[in-house]
Amino acid sequence: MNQRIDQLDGKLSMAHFYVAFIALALGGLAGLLQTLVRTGEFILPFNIGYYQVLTVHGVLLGLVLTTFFIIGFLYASLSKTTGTLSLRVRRWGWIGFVTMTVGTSITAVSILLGKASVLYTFYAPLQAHPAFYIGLTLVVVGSWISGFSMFSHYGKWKKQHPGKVSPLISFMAIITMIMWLVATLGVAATVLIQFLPWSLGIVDTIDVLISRTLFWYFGHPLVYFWLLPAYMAWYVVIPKIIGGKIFSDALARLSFILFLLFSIPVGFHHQLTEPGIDPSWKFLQVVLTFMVAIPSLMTAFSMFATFELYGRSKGATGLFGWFKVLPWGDARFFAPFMGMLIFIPAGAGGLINASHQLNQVIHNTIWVTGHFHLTVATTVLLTFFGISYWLIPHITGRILTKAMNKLAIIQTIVWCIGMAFMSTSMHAAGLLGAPRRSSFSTYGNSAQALEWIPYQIAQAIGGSILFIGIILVLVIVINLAFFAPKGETEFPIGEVAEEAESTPMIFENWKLWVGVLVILILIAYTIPFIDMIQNAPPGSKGFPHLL
Ligand code: HAS
Repeated sequence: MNQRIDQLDGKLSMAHFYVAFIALALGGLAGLLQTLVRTGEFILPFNIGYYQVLTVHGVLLGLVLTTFFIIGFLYASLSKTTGTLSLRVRRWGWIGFVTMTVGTSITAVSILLGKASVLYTFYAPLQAHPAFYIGLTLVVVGSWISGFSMFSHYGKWKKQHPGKVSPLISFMAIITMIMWLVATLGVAATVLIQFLPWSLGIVDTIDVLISRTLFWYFGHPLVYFWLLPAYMAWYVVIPKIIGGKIFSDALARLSFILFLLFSIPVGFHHQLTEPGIDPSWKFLQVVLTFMVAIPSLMTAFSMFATFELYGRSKGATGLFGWFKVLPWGDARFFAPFMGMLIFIPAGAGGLINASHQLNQVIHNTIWVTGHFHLTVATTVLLTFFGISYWLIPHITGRILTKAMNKLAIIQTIVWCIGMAFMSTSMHAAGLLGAPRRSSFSTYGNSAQALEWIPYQIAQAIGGSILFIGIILVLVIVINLAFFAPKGETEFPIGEVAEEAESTPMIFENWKLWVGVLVILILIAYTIPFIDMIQNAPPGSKGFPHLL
């Protein structure tokens, strides 16, 4: 294991982080504007459209910030634990980065010019300028290049260490990337086969149901692609930061394998209200959705075990004695911990969403927006901030000063307060039927809309507080990248507890797990897909130009 990651590898990670944090600044500003518009008291200047701002927000935060941050973090984790990247791997890493950045710029320009106000899900029949789809394709292709370069790096390590269990964080990085690659096949298919020909005018129609199905085949594993890097930090980094041990290496690997298997064949739970999919297939995917909650419950168990073992080693007693001995003053711990805490209600919300009948109540309401602001925008993002507080200074050869640590703690508190206002009011307004994705003007004068106003004001208050949170985190990140005092910062990698069982080699059998994944996907999707193509509405056959 490298004590400090190679400087050139660090530069590759930092390049990804710069794009990620620029996306955070711009996407966050768009978010603030949205909450203000939704109060009905604020009109966007210069003829900027509500959906334009909403698209900027969703694409920059949901797709750009996350993908860039994650790839930067995965490279750093691999370089730390499976050796310095070779020249070839690093070069492909840069090619991937440049491809993704060019793609992001093309997509961003098309949205800013008002030619692609189609939101981050770009549902048909909303149509964008072809540049939007070309840009997205480049982002995906760039991420594939990075993915394959990571696989080749990991493969080299495996060859050099036959019969050995690979380092836990590298194993997790590879699972995350395999999941991403398999998932993005869906979005690549819909963009290349359906959206691009349609937006270029080569074909006149598009099969809406197939495009949504391919999108959600990608869209759900997308959310676990966001979550797994946070879990990497929880399982491997947090135990070291608190001074404890990883509860079980085998349990951590098993939970990641379960994520790989069950994250993908569950997309129908976003389409429960859609006609054209037989209810029995929806039922199957709902069952699989509940299966994918299990590795999260295993993660909760594992984290509690790590905290408790550490607490007992410090003399803590009773059920929650460990709580008092945790390092509350350390932002590297505090930010991810608040993410964990908030994941408890956030995950419960997910289970409500997945329950077919309850989904009828909340689907397409702003409850769903509340759900993903707790999951991705709090649990995941606070963990990413926590990672930045040690990874950026580790790479730049600087330290997190006491003042910056304090600011990071304040930032976490500000974020939690802002999100409490925003997400709670979103959940509540959703239960009153307030739709997601609607500008105030659509519903402005109806009696029902008046009922939602107090909640929309609460969202604007929350959005404003969160924007302050974004400014604070940017101050910290800029400080850590350019101005903090020079020094050594640790890349914390936890050790496994002595009492833990050894890790069975079957977890490293990639052919087996990818094989099971393919079978599960075929079971969950083949027949419904054939149904969709055979029963496509007139004039909109599945892929008309190919048939
Ligand atoms: Fe979700 C919609 C179901 C998790 C993100 N989800 C969305 C959308 C997004 C999203 C972005 O079934 C909207 C997409 C759109 O634009 O339409 N979601 C689930 C389920 C889970 C879940 C079952 N979602 C996530 C995560 C996300 C995310 C994670 C991002 C990162 N979601 C749905 C469904 C919909 C949906 C439906 C569609 C709704 C509709 O109709 O449109 C599960 O994975 C959740 C399992 C989680 C748990 C919690 C475990 C708790 C842990 C914390 C431990 C804490 C500790 C600290 C140790 C079971 C691990 C304790 C300390 C103390 C002191 C107590």
